[in-house]
Amino acid sequence: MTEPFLARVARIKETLAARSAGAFLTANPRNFHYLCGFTGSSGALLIRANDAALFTDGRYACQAREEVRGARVILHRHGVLPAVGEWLRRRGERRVLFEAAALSVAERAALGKACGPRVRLVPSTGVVEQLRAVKDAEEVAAIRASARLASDVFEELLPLIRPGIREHELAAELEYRLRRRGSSGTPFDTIVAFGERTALPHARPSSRALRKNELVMLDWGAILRHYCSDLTRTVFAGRAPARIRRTYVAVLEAQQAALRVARPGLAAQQVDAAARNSLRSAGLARYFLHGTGHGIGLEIHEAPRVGRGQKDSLRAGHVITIEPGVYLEGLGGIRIEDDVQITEQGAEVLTTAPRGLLEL
Ligand SMILES: [Mn+2]
Repeated sequence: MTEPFLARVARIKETLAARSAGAFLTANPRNFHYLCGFTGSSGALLIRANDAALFTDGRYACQAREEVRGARVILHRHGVLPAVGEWLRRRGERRVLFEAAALSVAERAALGKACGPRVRLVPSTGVVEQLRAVKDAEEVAAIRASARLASDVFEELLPLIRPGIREHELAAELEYRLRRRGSSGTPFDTIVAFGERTALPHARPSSRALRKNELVMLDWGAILRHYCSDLTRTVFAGRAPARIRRTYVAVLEAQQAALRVARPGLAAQQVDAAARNSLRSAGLARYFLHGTGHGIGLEIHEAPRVGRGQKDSLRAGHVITIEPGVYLEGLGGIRIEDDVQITEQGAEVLTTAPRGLLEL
């Protein structure tokens, strides 16, 4: 495996220089994993111009020794933030960037107390997240494999979509198959909804049984080599009436419209606009209740956001979902979601599940 960690840490050091800070602290497990390879769920990484240290506890001693690259490992006994604070105080650091989103108010207070009054703690936002948004080839390969795994499970699940099955049963069957194929859990609570419940964009699986001639919405993902995938498919159990077919085609066209425009240099909001305008021409824009998509990677929702008001440009190496949907109260909802890599040429779809309306 190539080791990208040193290059990533070098980018953090550039931020330190730019912000006149002596150290950067992250206690977000996804971020320290990204920067030094440690996959434990508890710890903190401190990066300074000339050294780096990963603080964790005895449970992770072996794992940290095996995984951590480019940082020394420090085992603490009485809490990670007190240990970090003490270390900073003893080294006389004056200005330390920490991640505002990664510490609770209580944790920030504990860190401040251990640092003492001479260390200035400066909140920062999105430093590592902006790096994480642009994936290297190995990361894209992991997301592609995760997307493929999730897609394969969909085809395995189709024979089970029969009248009588309950939403929570179908969710369990889906998650079981993800696990069997090697997914390490699910990146979010699987959504399974039948009939009128498909009008809830984030329905939780209930005990509702499937009846004949109903919509079925599934939204699920896999985690492979720590990278997430995220798909939605809407199928019809029976022969779909004309209105459902028309709506399905309109959502699919909106998705394809967004896919056609997605390319490096385009503001993310333009991808959203492409989907929204397509639905508007079908008279459905006001039933599209959310943004068009979001970045995926080590987390299921990460930068870049693809919605209204998102002015940042897409870049080659971004991996995003494109997931327009319409939700008609009392009737049902239709959403189609795929995972897409932004390439130099445009966009490449990573998910392989069939996209046309399936009538089961
Ligand atoms: Mn999604």
